[in-house]
Amino acid sequence: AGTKTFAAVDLGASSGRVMAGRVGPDTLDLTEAHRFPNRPVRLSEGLRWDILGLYGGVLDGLRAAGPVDSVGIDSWAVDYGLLDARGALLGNPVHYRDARTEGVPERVWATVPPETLYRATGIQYAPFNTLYQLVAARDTPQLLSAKRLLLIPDLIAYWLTGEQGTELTNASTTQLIDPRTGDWNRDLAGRLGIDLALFPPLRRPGDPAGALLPAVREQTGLPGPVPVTAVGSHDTASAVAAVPARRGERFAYLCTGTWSLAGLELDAPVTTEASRAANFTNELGVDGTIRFLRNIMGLWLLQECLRAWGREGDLAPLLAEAARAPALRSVVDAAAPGFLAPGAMPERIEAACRATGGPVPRTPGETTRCILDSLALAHRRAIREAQRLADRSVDVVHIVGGGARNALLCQLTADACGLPVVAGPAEAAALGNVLVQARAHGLPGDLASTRELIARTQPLTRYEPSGDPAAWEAAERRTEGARPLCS
Ligand code: ADP
Ligand code: LRH
Repeated sequence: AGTKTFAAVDLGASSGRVMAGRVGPDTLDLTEAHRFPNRPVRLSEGLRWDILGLYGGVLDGLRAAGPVDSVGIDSWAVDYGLLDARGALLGNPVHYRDARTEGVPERVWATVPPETLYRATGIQYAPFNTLYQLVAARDTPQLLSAKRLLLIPDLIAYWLTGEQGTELTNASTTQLIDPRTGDWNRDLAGRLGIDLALFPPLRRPGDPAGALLPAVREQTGLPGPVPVTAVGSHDTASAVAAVPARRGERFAYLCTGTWSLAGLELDAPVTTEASRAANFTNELGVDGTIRFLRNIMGLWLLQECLRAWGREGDLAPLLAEAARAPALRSVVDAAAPGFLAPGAMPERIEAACRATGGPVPRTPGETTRCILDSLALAHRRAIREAQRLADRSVDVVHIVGGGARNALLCQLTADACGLPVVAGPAEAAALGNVLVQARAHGLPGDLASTRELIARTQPLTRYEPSGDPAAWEAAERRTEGARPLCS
């Protein structure tokens, strides 16, 4: 009694899924209705998302989920689709790993210095921030004829409901929002010639976002009116909302999927010069929180190696080989921007190992070990720096996302950070999505109480720090020297 069911559409860079969450005051049960691969496509014009394939997967997933009380949508950040005056999509959304922003940041900084940009937006430098993408697209026929810009989750919501909005947590990743007011930074957009009228009005997690169109209900076989509810539509906002912290716990989080996002939840942004220099971002979270974090290249390094080796279905044996491989033999800077583009990942890792003066891994198992050691090291560095920059200290690290299933990565992260790690849930983004909907539809309580519900109901694994802290310190010094060479 008193339970409701919510569909979470969660589109990650490596796979999309529709999850069904049954929520009651003391129950939370998440099941996978449908999962589908997310395979970007390289055209001669550049790297593009297969957005229609993803939308097809969403429809299949909603059909498989069955009757629900509401639907919420989240996805990776920064990317968007453009619509013409009649609401038709103008071309395939550009992938954030596309090369079109090369050289663009330098042009932007000639107009607005990076220090000013950071103070105004709190957003770390990344070449793919929507701001740089829009400057790269300036004067293209598509942008010139566009009447609307919809971020990816907002585009999916538009196709499902016919209604347009810009969800705030994801809007903050455009680098066009002032984190203090939660509103557009009109002065900045004006200086860069970015037309904010392209964006539909802002909405917040929990706001109503329309209802499934009759044609969509027919396609998915869903009965009755089905509302769509805005959630933290940035997948990382939803994942952090689902970190199973106990009330009052002093925690850092690591969202580990294609990316590792490592940091702290704060009440106010930190936009000091030190924090800019350390490339920490202040993204807007659920319930007015700030996600103070750094982007680390994450399991992308491993995904790309598996693709290069033709061993995409072989994760488990490779992780077993990695566990037997010697520890901390070769390390690279896993936050280095040189790893952003697709292709030739094993070779780029070898080159980065040479740059740290370490031996080059000889087998896929050794390369996998190098990636996991390097990720753990980057996690350590980011979590230490976040505490220093925000003047806060933590007692535990929560690992959520697909990487929470990787026991070796979790143990190495505990060892590297010298802190206990609590791993899980792996489907945190979907859980955060579901629980924001549940609160909008009557579940009482605040963010801390929904986190406690997750902690009570979801399986979590605890890892205690072990090993020799000095080995991690030495490895940290090795990668520090190599930073400029890798970027
Ligand atoms: P994204 O949302 O960015 O697509 P996910 O959160 O789904 O990413 O995480 C995907 C990653 O999780 C994979 O690249 C893989 O390394 C890891 N992963 C998934 N399942 C397992 C597993 N059973 N064991 C170890 N690692 C896993
Ligand atoms: C993770 C993520 C991350 C962004 C990146 C583009 O999926 O949303 O938070 O920085 O994708």
